[in-house]
Amino acid sequence: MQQVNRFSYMGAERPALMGEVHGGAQFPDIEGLIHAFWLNDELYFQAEFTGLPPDRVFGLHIHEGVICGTAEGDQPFTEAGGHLSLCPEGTWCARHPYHAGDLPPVIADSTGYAAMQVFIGKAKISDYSGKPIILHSMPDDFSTQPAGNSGKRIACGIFMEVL
Ligand SMILES: [Cu+2]
Repeated sequence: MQQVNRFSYMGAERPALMGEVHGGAQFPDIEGLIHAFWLNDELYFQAEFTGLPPDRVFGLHIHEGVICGTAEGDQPFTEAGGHLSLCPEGTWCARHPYHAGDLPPVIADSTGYAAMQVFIGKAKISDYSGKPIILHSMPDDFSTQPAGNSGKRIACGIFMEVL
């Protein structure tokens, strides 16, 4: 990834999780780096992307699978599964956009760079460890079930616990 790192102010903190995101075959220029820090008993996520199609908005989620795989003849990264949910089926937080994996949008500037940061409460580091990070081709509308009508999966990476 082109070294941008507008989060250098966090340099003294040790990340709890990190993931490198790479674009699929149709978006080979996309590179992303996501860190999660354990701060004040919450997880603080920060993400940076380069190589995005400029001036567009993309959905970003943590999915429930364990790989970024693509089944033959399928759309990219289908094997990442649906959105990570920590709630029992049928409860409010098992619905979009309240999934544990539903993150704020990624908004690319005119150079294809984007940064996103958010605090996620009531979650553990282990909840996200080993999970796929998926960038979608369209913005998440935060209402349509089950994935916010955010279009194709265009980039993926695995969130790994930093030991
Ligand atoms: Cu998704």
